[in-house]
Amino acid sequence: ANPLKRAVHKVTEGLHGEAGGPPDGIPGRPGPESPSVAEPTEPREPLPPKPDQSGPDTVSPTGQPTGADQARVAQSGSYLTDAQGTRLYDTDHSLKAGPRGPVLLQDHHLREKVMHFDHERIPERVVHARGAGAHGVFQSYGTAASVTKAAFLAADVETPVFTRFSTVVGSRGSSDTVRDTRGFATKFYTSEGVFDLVGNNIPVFFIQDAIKFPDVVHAAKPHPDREIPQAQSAHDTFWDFVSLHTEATNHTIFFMGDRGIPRSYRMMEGFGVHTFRLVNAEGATTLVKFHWKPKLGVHSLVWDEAQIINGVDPDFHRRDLADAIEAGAHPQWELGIQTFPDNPEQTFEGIDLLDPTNFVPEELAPVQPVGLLTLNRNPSNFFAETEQVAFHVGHLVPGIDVTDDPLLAGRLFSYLDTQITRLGGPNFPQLPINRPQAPVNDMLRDGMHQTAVHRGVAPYRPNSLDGGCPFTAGADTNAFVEAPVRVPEGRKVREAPESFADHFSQPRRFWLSMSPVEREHIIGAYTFELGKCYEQAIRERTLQVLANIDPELCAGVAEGLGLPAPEPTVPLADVAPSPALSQVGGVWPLDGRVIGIVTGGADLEGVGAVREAVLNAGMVPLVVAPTGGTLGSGDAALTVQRSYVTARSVEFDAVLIAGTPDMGGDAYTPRDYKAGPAPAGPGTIDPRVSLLLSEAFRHGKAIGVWAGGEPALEASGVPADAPGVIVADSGTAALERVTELMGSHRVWERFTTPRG
Ligand code: HDE
Repeated sequence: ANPLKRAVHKVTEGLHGEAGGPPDGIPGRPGPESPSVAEPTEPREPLPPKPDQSGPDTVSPTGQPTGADQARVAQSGSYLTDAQGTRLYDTDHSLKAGPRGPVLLQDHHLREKVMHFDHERIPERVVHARGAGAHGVFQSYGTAASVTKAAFLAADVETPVFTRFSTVVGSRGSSDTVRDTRGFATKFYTSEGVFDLVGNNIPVFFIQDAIKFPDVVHAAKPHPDREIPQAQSAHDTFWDFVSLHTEATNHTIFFMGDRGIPRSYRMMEGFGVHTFRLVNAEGATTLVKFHWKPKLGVHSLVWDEAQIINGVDPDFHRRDLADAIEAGAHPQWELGIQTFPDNPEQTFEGIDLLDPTNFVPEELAPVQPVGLLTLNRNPSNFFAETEQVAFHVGHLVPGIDVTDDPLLAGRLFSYLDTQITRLGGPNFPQLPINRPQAPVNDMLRDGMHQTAVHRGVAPYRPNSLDGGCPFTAGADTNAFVEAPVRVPEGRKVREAPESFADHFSQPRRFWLSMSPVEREHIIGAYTFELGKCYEQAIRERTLQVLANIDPELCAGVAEGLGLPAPEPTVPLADVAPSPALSQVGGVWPLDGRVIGIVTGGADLEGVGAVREAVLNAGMVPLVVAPTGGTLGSGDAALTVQRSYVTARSVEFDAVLIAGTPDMGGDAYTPRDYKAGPAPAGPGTIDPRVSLLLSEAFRHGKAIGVWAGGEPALEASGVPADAPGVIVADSGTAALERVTELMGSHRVWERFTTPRG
């Protein structure tokens, strides 16, 4: 029915068996097609774009809406064309002098196709290379209106946003669940221009002065000789740096804690880290720290789980974010601010607010909610959006200003600079994802990748040719006017203030704020990381740092390393704990959590009912069975999402088991090496199921069994009376109790706490 297809086939048929050129002067396909592979589709009108395929509605520098139009350029016609719009008849064969002859230089299609491919990659970000992003909206409460005139924080304003989460150290192709700090950067497309909040999931930073940033990053990145290890801090250069620059101690203990291995981007806090200065309509200023509070709570993986996931699903966080948004479980964070008087000392309760290695305990300055972020749309093109988004701490709007934090000053320089290399020139604000949604009327002109067609003849001001435009605005017409704060006087020095010298009281506060199980995790993390260092001197120096935080911490790590624990060299700080820092305790919503429902064929009706109940609760049920395919038949048929070969416990937040899936004949084949060789003897539980159960148990996950599942527990070394192990009469009864347990994230009692 399709004229093009008919024509192509005719030409091809005509060519077969012909020694000469194509008939009738029509170029033909120069080789036989594989007879078994049909063309997948017929030329047709393009599909209407999916609602989530359009780019953000942006306005070009010339005032034309462009983002959405540009995003639809790709794959939008019946016929394949080259970059100039000329239709192509073949894209699989280069132009040759005869089917076995040399390729001809005149093949302009080959040249263009390969040239473009050769340049598909751009340099990855020097830090935060690996990330995942999503679109959303920010709804302001108006509660910040008394302290800032920023329009997007006035009452009830909705602002489109794009958020990108990231790891810091690893390359773009590294794994998601490594121990690292996470980036949490949000671009607000406000009516007054773009505001970027470029934060992390840890409230403090490694260093106090931007001039050390290249050094700390060099130390954390793989060793320059062999380029290993990838995306890891567990190596000599990193620990060498942080033990010699003890200002890094606070950041280091935070990410040796559970925040270094988040369960999900959806379950992380975010922090602006630096102190910012808000300015209200009257010009009054307030110092603030920004916080993002996830509605789902702050949750982490356990280390063993994180390491298994690195192999089993390196895209774990990226997948989790995209799946949750696609399923309608839109993650939400409340934006909050801690406010401090803008005093000349720039301190609060003795804490230096210009030192970015400091946090202010929430108990001293409560986090006041000012708006709600909802991520509700996945990017339609990773490269165009997540890769090309360019954040900058200097993207500020009237009402939000910076302070003299020396780290922030360096960032204000760095973020624009890095985009020139990464995005190839100064016009990256014109990329659809970076375009402001406020009208742009700048006098920036030309340059690499200029896509705007600027009008007028006088890109300078004042001028007498373009009607004198543009005019400058004032504070009353929404100009960004720097807060006229007094600058401290002084000599030119390369020095830090005296107050930057306290490196241990804040990490001690963090340590004292942790629950016993979190302390065990921290001791375990230091023991692992230092255990991976080769240099004895680095281990000993780090133990000295730990001794200055807390003797119990130091002794725990020293024991694991087989080294003596040194005495502190500074008096231990007398600080009160900040309970808000602990992740344990509290009950949280379960949106988008994943439950594995395992069956070897027992009680399929019950499995169906559980699956339905999980879905109704806004969670994700994954049915696990010996092989892929379908279980049961008719209306009750269940699709298997994971076979015993593809399932691994780390994917699930809780596991339910219907019956005892025994070896059942030849279901376990040597093709799946996951659980080792098949155990001998009839009636033994399938080793892949017992691996799944023992891992889930070890990782503190709720486990529920019914329909005669007790032997499965026993064979997996899971005591039926252990905390968080449910034996119930039916699947739905098991689910109900397991769901209650999941609200606390893990069955914490299961973790032994020898020191706690
Ligand atoms: Fe960054 N940082 N940074 N950083 N940073 C970058 O900018 C830099 C710092 C953060 O998803 C780079 O576009 C310096 C603190 C995030 O695209 C670069 C200093 C915090 C992201 C850069 C810091 C951050 C970056 C690399 C010390 C938390 C990813 C690519 C003065 C508050 C943003 C890029 C995204 C990215 C420089 C310290 C957060 C090179 C010089 C502190 C979330 O410009």
